[in-house]
Amino acid sequence: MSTNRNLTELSSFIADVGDPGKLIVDLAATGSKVSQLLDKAGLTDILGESGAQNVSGDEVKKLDLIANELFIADLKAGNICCGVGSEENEKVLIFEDRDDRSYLVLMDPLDGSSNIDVNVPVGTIFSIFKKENEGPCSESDFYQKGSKQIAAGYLLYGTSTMLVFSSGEGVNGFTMDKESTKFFLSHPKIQTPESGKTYSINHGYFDDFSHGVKEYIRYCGQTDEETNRPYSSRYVGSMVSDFHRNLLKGGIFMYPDTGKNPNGKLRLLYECNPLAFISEQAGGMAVDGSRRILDITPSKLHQTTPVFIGSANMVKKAMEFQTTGHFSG
Ligand code: P6P
Repeated sequence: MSTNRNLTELSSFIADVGDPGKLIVDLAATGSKVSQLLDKAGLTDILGESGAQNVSGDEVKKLDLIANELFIADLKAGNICCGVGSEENEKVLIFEDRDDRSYLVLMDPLDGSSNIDVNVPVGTIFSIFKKENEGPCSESDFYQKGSKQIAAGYLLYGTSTMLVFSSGEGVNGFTMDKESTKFFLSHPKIQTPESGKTYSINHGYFDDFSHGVKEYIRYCGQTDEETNRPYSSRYVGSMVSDFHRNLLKGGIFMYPDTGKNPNGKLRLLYECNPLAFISEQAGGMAVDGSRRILDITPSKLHQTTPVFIGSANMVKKAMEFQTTGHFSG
């Protein structure tokens, strides 16, 4: 089916972005393969657990491993990427004899994979950096601050498959045509609303949240016409899905520190940094409770961070509660 609108195809849209743009085109091509695998996952023996756990202790699904292997193989076979840091690999993977390549990728190959077996949308999140020096890529190249990202984005395998990315010049969304598996510009120049009516958090941890987080959750549920409250609670259990909805419609996603996870659960390098880059490029905000996510200097591949991300006014309000813990009534 040809698209019934004269839409711009990804590779021509991104032509002037150079090698990072070519890398994004390659990631999208692999994403289209993952999308097709997910479409028929129920018909093939690729659902369910792999029997392994990743470094973070998450149960690894068969499709986590398949997606991880697909992305790594395609990145290595390309001619731009010198190394990959993945949620599914204990350590960074530096491609040997690829010293001429300048860009590295950090990724969560399949975010929200616990949802796959129940047909809830999942996604791939990626972050692109340029290595800091000529010569071989080194592990320290993977630990740059998020503010030094060259580009970042995600693929969302939902009711349709989308690619959303930024290379520092705003945020654009592309929808995959299932027949051609090409991506077409469907959401140009995405700007996230300054405020929204949705807040996303796992209420199951309420008792374990800080006083400030509890007070902000109560604030979200209080009736107040002037500030459009109560807000709606929406939490899919797949960060990419919650993030994408809030990006387009306005809202805040929170995964704070808890007693069980004193540094939060979500990973800085391949979940929070790329989505923080996207959020800020679209006019939003992303903090860890006090600092800008993109200002954090990483030290470990799988380090976690608390995260409050989304509409700027909502993130600012949530931060007011983290300092004062005052329920403004
Ligand atoms: P919880 C998926 O495992 C994930 O990394 C995010 O995609 C999601 O938002 C979060 O964890 C869900 O975690 O503890 O609420 O089940």
